[in-house]
Amino acid sequence: MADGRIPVVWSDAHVDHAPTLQAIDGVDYPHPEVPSRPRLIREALVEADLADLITADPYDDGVVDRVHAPAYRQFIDEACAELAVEEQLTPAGVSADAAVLSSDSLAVRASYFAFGTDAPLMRATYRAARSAADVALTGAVRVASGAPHVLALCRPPGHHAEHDRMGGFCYFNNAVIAAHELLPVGRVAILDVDYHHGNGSQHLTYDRRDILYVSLHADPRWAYPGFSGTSVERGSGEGEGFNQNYPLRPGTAIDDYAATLSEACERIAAFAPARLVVSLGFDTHADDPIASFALRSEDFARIGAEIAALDLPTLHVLEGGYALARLGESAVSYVGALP
Ligand code: OKP
Ligand code: ZN
Repeated sequence: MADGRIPVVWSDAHVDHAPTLQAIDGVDYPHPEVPSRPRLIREALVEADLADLITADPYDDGVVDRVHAPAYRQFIDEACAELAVEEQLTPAGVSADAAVLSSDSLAVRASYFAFGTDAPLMRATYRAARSAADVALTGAVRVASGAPHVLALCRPPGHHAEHDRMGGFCYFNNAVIAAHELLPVGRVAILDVDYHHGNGSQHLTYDRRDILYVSLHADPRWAYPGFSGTSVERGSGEGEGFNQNYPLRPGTAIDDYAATLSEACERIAAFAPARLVVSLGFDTHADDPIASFALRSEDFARIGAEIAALDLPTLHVLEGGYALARLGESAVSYVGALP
C-alpha cells in the first residue's frame, strides 16, 4: 500500500473466553492462549502506523455451516449456554462412538466433538469462536474484492478445528471459512506458517483441488498435533497432489525456514490461485513458550516479503503466537514488509 497501512480487522467479542487451565493427562497447566494476544498486535501496528482498523461485521451461521457440521456448531452453542460464568469444561476424553451423546455428563458428550482435550469450553467460548469467524469473513470479503493485503486478528485460533471436532485451542476453522468465502473468485491457496501443523485445515480441504493447503511446521514426530503433518500426506481423490507439508526440525532458524518457505511459495505460484489465505502464527518465534523454532522478531519481515512477492490478494489470519512480549514487534516486522 502506498500509505503503508493495511486494513486490520478485529473484534473484542472474544475477551471473556479466558481459559486459565489446560488439562494434559489430568494435570492442569496455565493456558497460553490468552485474551490479550490480538490486542497486543493491534496496538503495536497502530503505534507503528501500519493499521487501518476495521471492526468485524456479523455474518449468518450458514457461513460456518458450509465448513463445519451444523450439529457440531450447535453443540458448542448449547454446551456453552449451560455453563456458569468462569466455569471451564474440558472434554472427558475423545470418542468417535455416538453412544457417548446419550451420556448425562456434558463433558462426556463433548468427547464426541473433540480430537483432544485442550480446547476447553466456557460460557463465552461460542460467541468468541463465532466472532473469530466473523473477523476472518470481514477480511475475506475485502480480499475477494481485490484488497491486496488484509490482516484478520482472529481469536481463538482455528487451524486445528476439523469438520466436527475441536482441539488445540481451536473451535471453528477461521482460515478455511475465509477460503470458502473467496472460492467464487477462483482457486484459493492456504499457506500455514504457524509452528503447529494445521490438521483441521488439511482435513477440511484434503479431497479438494480448488483449495491448495501448504504448511510449514514442526515435524509431528516431535510436536503437536503429532498425528498429521508428514510430507507423504498429499491429498486424496481429486485432491491428490493438492496438499503439501513441509515438516521442519526443532531449532529451525530463519535461513532453513526461508529456504523452505521459498519452495512452498513456488508450489503456490504453480497452482496459480486467485486468492491466498495465510494462517499466520507467531509461535515460530524463539521465545515462544510452547514451541521450539528459533526465529527472531525481525525474521518475520523476511517471511512477509516472501509471501508478498507472490503478488496475490491475501488474507492474513491470526493463528498462534504466545510470547506476549514478542507479538507486537513480530507483527510490525511482518506487516511492515507487505507492500
Ligand atoms: C494452537 B496453535 C497437549 C498439548 C496441547 C496445544 C497446542 C495448540 C496450538 N499435549 N498443545 O497452532 O498455535
Ligand atoms: Zn501454533
